[in-house]
Amino acid sequence: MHDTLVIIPTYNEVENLEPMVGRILAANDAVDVLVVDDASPDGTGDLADELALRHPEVHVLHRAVKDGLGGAYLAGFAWGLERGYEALVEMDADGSHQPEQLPLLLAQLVDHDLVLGSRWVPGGSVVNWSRRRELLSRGGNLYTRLALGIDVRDATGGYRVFSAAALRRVDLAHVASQGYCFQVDLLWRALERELRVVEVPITFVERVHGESKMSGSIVSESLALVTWWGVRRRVAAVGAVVRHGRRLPSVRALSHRVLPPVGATAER
Ligand SMILES: Nc1nc2c(ncn2[C@@H]2O[C@H](COP(=O)(O)OP(=O)(O)O)[C@@H](O)[C@H]2O)c(=O)[nH]1
Ligand SMILES: [Mg+2]
Repeated sequence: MHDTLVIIPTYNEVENLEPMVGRILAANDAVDVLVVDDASPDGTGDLADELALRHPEVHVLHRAVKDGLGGAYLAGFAWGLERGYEALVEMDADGSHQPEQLPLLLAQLVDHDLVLGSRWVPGGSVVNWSRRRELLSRGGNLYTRLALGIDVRDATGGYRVFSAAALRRVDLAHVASQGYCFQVDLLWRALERELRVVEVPITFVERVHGESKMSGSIVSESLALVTWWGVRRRVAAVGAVVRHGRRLPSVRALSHRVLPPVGATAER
């Protein structure tokens, strides 16, 4: 067993999974992989079982029904924490997240608790995304920054590394988000608990095979929850002044830094 577990949620990723696992194992010599499959009708779960037979580093968690990205990661985190992994990685199955960039993210765990792969910082980029998806991501991130009063440029991305200690601090038992809002949820929990968060520029490449599972209900869940968290934080801030005469720390000022592209100087 290695210290690092790469968790890959899958739903109908039969064409993508094998090359992805191959790239992860080729580019990273000390990681294990956990595929969390939600009974994909296209046979992704069976393929994952075959890969597990071929590679001792690969493990599979089968869930009975499609139950959202958030639920899949929560199940994967629980599996990894029980077994004592020190670093738990989130990575999509569809080739959008480059396994070759994982060492850059893992290196930041030395002095951070949560490492965010970021498309929207200098040095980060998106390849082959439709104008609609880019607008949705940029708009969603702008709204998230304004509503929550944070400074993170890519709060919605799904290429991340958590230390085991960070996952224990964020109180996974009370995470309610089902869909992709899960990503904002965990980041927000980390910032509220003053964990050390860093954004590392990544290259995000749109999938070539299979279909996106992004949907209208995922967008509306995010909009509603982010708005609610922002309102709740502001009400708590007013309450702290009125009742105790003290100010809550500004979330914007909580530990978050952006790792510059190679050759530049860090900004805080
Ligand atoms: N297990 C599981 N995986 C999911 C679910 N929804 C999405 N995924 C996986 O999450 C990752 C990101 O999904 P994708 O559809 O590519 O999202 P997009 O990149 O935002 O368009 C992929 O690996 C999907 O297979 C789900 O309900 N259950
Ligand atoms: Mg994708």
